[in-house]
Amino acid sequence: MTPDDVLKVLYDETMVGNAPAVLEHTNAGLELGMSPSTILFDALIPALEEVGARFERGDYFVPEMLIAGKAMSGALEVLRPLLAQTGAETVGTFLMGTVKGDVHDIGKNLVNIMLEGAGFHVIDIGVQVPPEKFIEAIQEHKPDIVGMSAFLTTTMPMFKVNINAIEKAGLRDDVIIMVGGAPVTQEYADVSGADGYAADAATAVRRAKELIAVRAGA
Ligand code: B1M
Repeated sequence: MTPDDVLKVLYDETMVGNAPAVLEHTNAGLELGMSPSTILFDALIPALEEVGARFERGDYFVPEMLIAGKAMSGALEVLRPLLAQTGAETVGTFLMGTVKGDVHDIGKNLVNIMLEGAGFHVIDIGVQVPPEKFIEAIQEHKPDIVGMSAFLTTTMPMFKVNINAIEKAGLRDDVIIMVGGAPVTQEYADVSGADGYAADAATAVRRAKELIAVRAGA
């Protein structure tokens, strides 16, 4: 099998949610010497984008989206240690959660993996995180950055709700707040009162480092 064959199988099998085949071919790709990011960005993510497009057109329904997401998550577990390999010193603590009402976690997990790879200590507080839980976690872990993901237009307003609650708890000046997720824009992040926004995992890492440097007065 060539690397191109592997990418094609991974794309097709992710789209139909065939988790065992996705896992098998992720391993096969790695054995062929393919890079984890090629597998991720040239097959798995494009497949999920197509799944989303089919869902929008009414060709796919929630169960198809669910099994495709599970297939992707299985592969991500194999890729995680490879993507997150780092010799870097810890650059800061990043507390991360998907907002209340939202169960999407693949994008959040990918951002976490990239942050770990860049030397961040990441504390993941999961999905459907209510404001109180963000506040408790800030008090407990004292992170440099709080990251919030929202993947639905209906859950994006939770950014502002969370930020208001963090402000009310007297913690706003202690943390940098970053937001992101598929429907989020820089403009929406600004309106929500966040300090930073990124459209994807790689940009999230760059932005997080910039924000830490600015805070440190570098
Ligand atoms: Co849902 N879903 N889903 N879904 N789902 C989307 C998001 C959707 C765009 C599909 C579509 O219509 N095209 C649509 C949202 C439309 C909208 O509001 N704008 C949608 C919908 C409507 C729904 C339901 C409402 C469907 C229903 O029930 N009728 C429902 C909601 C459930 C809920 O949360 N309450 C629902 C459910 C689900 C599943 C559970 C079946 C499953 C989730 C599985 C899981 O996450 N464990 C699912 C899936 C798989 C998707 C799609 C197909 C794939 C999402 C994904 O993982 N993408 C998605 C379509 C799509 O995205 N094209 C869709 C890959 C991932 C790597 O990208 O998530 O964008 P992404 O993450 C990126 C960036 O956003 C960014 O970096 C990440 C990596 O590069 N980023 C940050 C993320 N967080 C960040 C934080 C940062 C910075 C950057 O700083 C802190």
